[in-house]
Amino acid sequence: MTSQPQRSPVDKFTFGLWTVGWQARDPFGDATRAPIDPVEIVTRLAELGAYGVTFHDDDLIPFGSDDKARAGHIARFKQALERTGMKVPMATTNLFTHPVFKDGAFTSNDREVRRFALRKVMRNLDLAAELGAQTYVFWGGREGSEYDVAKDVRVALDRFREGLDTLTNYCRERSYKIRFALEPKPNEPRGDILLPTIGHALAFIDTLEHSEMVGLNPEVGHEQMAGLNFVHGIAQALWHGKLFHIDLNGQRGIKYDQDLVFGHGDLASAFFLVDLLETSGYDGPRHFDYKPSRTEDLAGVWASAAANMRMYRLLRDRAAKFRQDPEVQAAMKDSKLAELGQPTLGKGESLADLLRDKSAYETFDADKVAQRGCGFVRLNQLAMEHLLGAR
Ligand SMILES: [Mn+2]
Repeated sequence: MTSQPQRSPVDKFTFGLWTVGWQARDPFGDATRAPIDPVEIVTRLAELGAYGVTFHDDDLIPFGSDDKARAGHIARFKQALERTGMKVPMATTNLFTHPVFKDGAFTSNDREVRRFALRKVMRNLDLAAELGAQTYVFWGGREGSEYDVAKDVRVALDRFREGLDTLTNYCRERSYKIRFALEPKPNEPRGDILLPTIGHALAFIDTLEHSEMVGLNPEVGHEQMAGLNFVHGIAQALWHGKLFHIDLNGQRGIKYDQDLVFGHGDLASAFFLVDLLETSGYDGPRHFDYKPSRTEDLAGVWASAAANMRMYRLLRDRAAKFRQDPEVQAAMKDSKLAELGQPTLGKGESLADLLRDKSAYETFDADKVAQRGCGFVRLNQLAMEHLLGAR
């Protein structure tokens, strides 16, 4: 070991074992990198200044391990955490790699598969609780279909809800202080995935037995794959009190899930996302769910991990300077950003009062008011200049 851990726990930067550990196998090509021992991942990420790691059960304990082997893998991992001071704020279940999950887990048409999936989650929930995780993520990558005829979506949603209700009750029964976070994605690996966007997931959560225990883990690239504005999605998740966790990465438009380094996709969106997270009071982990590109060797893997954290810090710095700039503050005032915070009806104003107010309608000069410019382009240009370090 050459470098000392540069721990900056304030940042709460976390990485999945499966991110840097990805061997870069894709649908068209074999792995370009060797597997990395989870202990090595914990050690290297700690050296790079990360706060913690997250994992799917199978990242840590190969599928099918017997109890003795399982205990051994867990013991080694715990030792690495203890030695480095790294935390495990989140864990999740692999319900997508093994062929048994080819038609889904909680929503597989095959009831035996659904029961196996619940047991697999429960087993890893026990470990997550033991490791002190506060969030348990559900990415239903295989919950979906290729053919509308092959999945009764309304019934599948019944089973999805049943699965989550069963698992929130499991946590309550065992007094686990764990909250669930659903991770929407529109497609890939399934042709269409259930709960494809933040909005679909929010509506679904409302129907759950213990909806207060269930929120979201939105991923930058997943919303952008659907052509949606991630910053808007996160703002609405915050508005609902449902941003339990977040997956940061980069995506360049509507195409396959790229999982680029954070900020290497839509940089302007990343700037406004960091500005939102840093000013919203969100205090959860800044979790990077990216993949070091298939072109990279091992040195490139660690360089890309460091790049995620550096990008976040740079954007945070730029966003803070943007907010502090008097010219920006004046431009925001001109653009009436604060005025949106003013309720549309006056304090104590009744419906009758509004109907009586001739200035609100009868004498309101729409044509004249329509001539007021909004100044949004100037404001955005100021933001872009700060992002570029030009101010
Ligand atoms: Mn992704």
